[in-house]
Amino acid sequence: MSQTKKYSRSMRRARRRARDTKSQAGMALIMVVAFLAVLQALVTEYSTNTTMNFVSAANARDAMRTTFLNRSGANLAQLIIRVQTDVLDKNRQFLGDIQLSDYTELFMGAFGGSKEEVSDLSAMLGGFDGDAIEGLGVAAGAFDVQITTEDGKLNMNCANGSEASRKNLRTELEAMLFFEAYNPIFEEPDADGWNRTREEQVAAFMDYIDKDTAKSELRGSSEEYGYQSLDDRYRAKNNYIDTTSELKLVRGVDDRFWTLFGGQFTVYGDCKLNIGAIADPRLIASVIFLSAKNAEDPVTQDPRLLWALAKRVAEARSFGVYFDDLNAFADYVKNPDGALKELVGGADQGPFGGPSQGAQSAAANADPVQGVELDPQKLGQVAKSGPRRLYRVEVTSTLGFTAKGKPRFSRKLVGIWDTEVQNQNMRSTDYRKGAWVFWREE
Ligand SMILES: [Ca+2]
Repeated sequence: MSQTKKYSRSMRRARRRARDTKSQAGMALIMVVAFLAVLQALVTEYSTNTTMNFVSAANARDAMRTTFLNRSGANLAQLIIRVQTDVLDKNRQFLGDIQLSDYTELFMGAFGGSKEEVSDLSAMLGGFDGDAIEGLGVAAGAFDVQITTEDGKLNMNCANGSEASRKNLRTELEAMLFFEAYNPIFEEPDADGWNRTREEQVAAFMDYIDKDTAKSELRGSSEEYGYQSLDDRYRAKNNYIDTTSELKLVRGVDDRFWTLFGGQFTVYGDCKLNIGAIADPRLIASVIFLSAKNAEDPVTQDPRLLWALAKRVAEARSFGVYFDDLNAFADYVKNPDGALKELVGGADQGPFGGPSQGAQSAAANADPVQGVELDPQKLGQVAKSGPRRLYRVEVTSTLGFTAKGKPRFSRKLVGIWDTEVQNQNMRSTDYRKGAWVFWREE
């Protein structure tokens, strides 16, 4: 009996010991698992941080590289514009209206191109090695420069100018909206539900910018466009605007309107369009409309005839015709077909050996267009001729390529150079004039 008792006691003891050991083993396992979990979190956080730091450092490096590539492009553009204004523009009477910016594409690859582009270009030019000349191309990435002019656009700040320039701008705007193709814009309300006629739209532009708050003569007693009743209310500026984007605040200017006409506006320069620089047929049409000798001219009264004429004038540059002065423009507009025939005959050889074969055959095959006789005095009020004043410089810099062939990193710079700005603190009197008036990198 006592034997059994003894046995069972020792059994119980042994069992308790086993239980204790088992519970201690469980504790260790939990600790190891917990430790591993913490370690895992630490490692993941560390590797995420490292990756993020690496990517942001690479981004900062790329951003800095492209910024300096953009600046190089802008400096190169400035050089081209200087050569244009100081050499070519001063010799216009001998050289005619040559614009270096028309040819920048041809040689830009040599300065801003990658290694491959430079060697392709040098092979084309005479089979020498691109590396043979120091300083061609850029070490990493590439940049491309486009130089265009703002001289052929409507300066909307003229709405706040003299009586004459206000009147001209109003008529130019009306002429720009004149064509039948734009009827739907004025038959349907804009994105804010505003119904307007062409006259009201033009008045909205003028009144937003002109200083007075009284009225434009086309409307009632005060400028009332309901800016303050919109969901986001604001006031009309009633002053000069700083960028063309501000025009999107003008009543009636919604996305559709902006897509159609936004490219025709500027806020820089003077109030006359440079006849050699207008590229848009709508603005050419408005110049013809405003300066026709006979106000009842059958062409200016018929939108289709006027459009055909304006388009032909816009194409003139591609046929190799340059408008050195207002008379050349008036002569061309008076008899566009005759002018082209003369061109095909080879009577007018330009500084680069006249128009190309392609341009000649295009000119020979052009449909006949009816001309308009212009009044030189009226033409002089809306347009001028001569060197360009404003240049828009767009530089795009890229670095590397993705698997899909798109640039891995790119940045764009838009600058506007005004050749007429007077510099106050110049290093040399050679740089008396000309400055960047707009500079934006995105
Ligand atoms: Ca006003």
